[in-house]
Parts: sequence; structure tokens; C-alpha cells
Amino acid sequence: MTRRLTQATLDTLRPDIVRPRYDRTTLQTGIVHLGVGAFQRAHQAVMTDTVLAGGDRRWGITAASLRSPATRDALAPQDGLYTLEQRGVQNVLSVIGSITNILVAPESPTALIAALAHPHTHIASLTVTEKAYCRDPASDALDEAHADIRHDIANPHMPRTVFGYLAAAIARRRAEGLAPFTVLCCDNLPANGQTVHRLLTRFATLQNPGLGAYIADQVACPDTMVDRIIPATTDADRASISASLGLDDAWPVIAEPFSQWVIENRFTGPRPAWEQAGAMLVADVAPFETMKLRLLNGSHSALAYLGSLAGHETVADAMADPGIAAFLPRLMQATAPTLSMPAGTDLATYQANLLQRFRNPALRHRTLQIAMDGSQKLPQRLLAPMASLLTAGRPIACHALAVAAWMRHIATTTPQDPMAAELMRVVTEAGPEPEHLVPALLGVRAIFGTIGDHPVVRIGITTALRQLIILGPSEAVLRSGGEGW
Ligand code: CS2
Repeated sequence: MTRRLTQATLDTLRPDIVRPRYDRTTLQTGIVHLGVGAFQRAHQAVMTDTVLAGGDRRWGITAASLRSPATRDALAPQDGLYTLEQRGVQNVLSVIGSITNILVAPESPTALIAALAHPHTHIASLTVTEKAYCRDPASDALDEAHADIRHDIANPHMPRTVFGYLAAAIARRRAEGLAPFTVLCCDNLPANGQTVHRLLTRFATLQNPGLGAYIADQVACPDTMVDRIIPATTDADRASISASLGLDDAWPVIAEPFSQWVIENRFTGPRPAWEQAGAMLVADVAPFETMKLRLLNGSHSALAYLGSLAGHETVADAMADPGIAAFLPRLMQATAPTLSMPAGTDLATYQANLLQRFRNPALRHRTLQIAMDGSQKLPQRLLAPMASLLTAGRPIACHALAVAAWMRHIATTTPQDPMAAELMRVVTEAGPEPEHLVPALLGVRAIFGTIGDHPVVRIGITTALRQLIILGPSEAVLRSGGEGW
């Protein structure tokens, strides 16, 4: 039987496999991370590993899962170690050592609050996915009727949500005379730091107005733009990585070579020098974030819905479809004028690089993985640029087609989405005819706000959906854009 990857077996690895060259037993915990998924383990934890290797030992990570014990169960027997396989022209294996402890919040809420409230903790970082913020996607307001939010307002010491944990820990620190930590959101939300600051302040105000005022005033939530394509790890990945290591790794992560992190340089206390690992610390993240949400994530969602409708399992497969491959640059070119970038930003190169990243055949990024949670993603990825185009009097055909593809996805599958029940009810009541289905779905205000009231939007999406149904996705994309709506 192969031995497990652990601190004790690290030395048996082949010399070309990168591994922590620092003494992990001397690390302090400076970061408590909520949402220990593949994204954090292949992005922030990797950049933090570089900082630790540079000699600053204050930034060990206690990572918490808000739900499932699976990551803890896989990584606790490995002393928190796991492998990152970077897949590109060449594959590179690195063992990452920055996560020193993993908590499962529902098992030990008190331990998680204590870790967040510890004097050495300066950063509470988050990758919990869009839906965990319990917000109304169109208006960005806290969903105060959400069962978990109501639960947490009433039970400050036994929270379930990120806001419950953050508020409990900030209250504890305040009572103990400690400065608050910086809350660092690394999810793909629009203006993610400002959004979290607003939602957290609102949550805390409902719990205790004094705490709300304190958070509004004292807690920094810098904006960040995070970018790395990270497909879900499969059993086949686990087997092939374990075979390459010569040691069993129960939960490795896979990533593309590209990695970008742009962070607003506004922290309450000390922070790791993530710039040593290539992060950009800037005064204003907004242009980078909007660029990434609209060009990368907007294209990704279009690829996910068009690609899965056309029967393509992965993003790279969808990019090999001539119709979809021709559509993507058109969608990006239509989006680019909605961005206002700092002088010197080369958007054409950014778009060309995105197309190349999507074509990476080694990643096997499933279209259905990206298709999940569309209700939480559409507003910032496709509807916001569509609104800008309408204001500027420009055609919206490409964005209308992408939204129509989402509607077709909702109407023809059982979507994985926090709003699935409501969406499926709307689809059943409206029936499959685009003339009825499109206005019915556009009427879901939590997603579409008022954009569906615009006749150009209604007509554009209805025409696109009809073409998708009659011609199929690969043909429909070739026709889209000619009509000028
Ligand atoms: C993807 C993102 O699943 C999705 O919705 O669009 O996870 C995307 O891969 C990352 O944001 C890339 O940085």
C-alpha cells in the first residue's frame, strides 16, 4: 500500500517536486479562511505559501469549512499538506504547506470564533461562492428573510453564515480591546469588499446596532480581483497525482498556470507581502474586477450554457466548436466598450490570452461546473454589461444570446441553483414557447431587476431563444449579432 502524503513522508518525494522549505511547526496563524474549497487552496494558500517560504512566519492559515467535513477529513491525516498540479504545456507539482489547521464550522463553532478572535489573527479571508452571501443578486441587498440570516441574528454564539461568524468574532475582539481583522473577500462578487462591508454592517446592525456602527466605521474590507481557473478535482486526478508523487494525496487541486490577484491596499492591521508572490496591491480594484467579471466570467457563463446545450463536456471541447469559437471573441468585443480601464491596459491582449486559457485541453473544466448557480452570476457577468450597452445605444445581441442559453439550460435541465425551485416553477407555468418563457423569466426581479422591462431586451432574448431552439447552439451562435438589436 502506498504511504500517505504527510510532513514525515515529504522527504521521500522526487527532488523536482516543489515542497515547503520552511519549518511549519514555527508558524503563527495570521489568517483564518472561511470556505476551504479548491479555489482558495489553488490561489490564496499558494501565494501565502510563497510568503512563508520568504521567511515571514506570521501567516499560517487556519481554514474552515462552513458545511462539509470532507476537506478536513482528507487533509487532517496529511498534516494539512496537499498537492497543486499546475496543468499547461508542462505539468508542475508543488506541495503546499500554508494551511496548518482545518476546522469544520458546524462541529466546532466556538473554536472557529476563537480562532478568528485570536490576537495573532489579522485577516479573515473568504471564498464561500456567491450564494453564501445571502444577497439578492439584482439589488445586492442582504436577504433579510433568508432562514440562515434569521437564525444567525437570533443566535449570535451558534452562527451558520459567514456574517454570523464574522460579527461574533469582531464583537469578541472589540470586547477584549483587540483591533478588528481585515475581511478579505475573494469571491466573484461585484465590488466584493464594499459589498461584504455593506452586507456585514447590515447584518450586524440587525443583531446589535452598536456593533453595526462599529463595523461600518472600523472594519476594512478591501476589494479584490481573484483569477485562476480551477476545475473540480476528480477521482482520476487523485489517482494520477498520487501515482506521480509516489504518495497518496486524498485531495489535491488542479489549476491552470495563470494566476492573478489584485488587492486594494487598505488593511486594518498587518498583512502578508503577497506582492512577493505576484499579487498587485493597488488603490482601486474596480476596473480590474469589472474587466474580469465581464470578460472572463461573462464568457465563461456563455461557454457553460452554449457549450453544455451543444453537448460539450468541457470548456476546451466547447472552444473546439467552430460556431462557439467564433462567437466568443464577438461577445468579448461587444463587452470591451462597457469597460473603463486605466491608461495603458491592453484589453486586446487580455482577450486573446483569455481565449488561449479557455482552450487549455489539460484542464478538463466541466461546462456544468460553471453553469451552476447562474442566478447568482448572471447579473454581474452578463446583465450589467448589457445595461451599459443599452445606455450607450449599442447592440446587445451577443449578451442576449448568452442569457437565452441560460434560459434554455434552466428549461431543459434540473439546474443546480439556490433559486432552482422558483425558476422551475416559472418555467413550468410559462411553458416552452419563447414568447411566454422569456417574459416570465425576465420577471424574476431578484435576478433581472428592471432590465427585462426594456423592449429591446425582451425582443433580443426571445429572438435568440427561438434561434437556439430551431437551429441548435452551434448554428445559432453563427447567426447572432447580424440583426443589430
Ligand atoms: C467560473 C469561475 O465557475 C465559474 O463560475 O467562471 O470559477 C472562474 O473559473 C474563475 O473566476 C476564474 O478566475
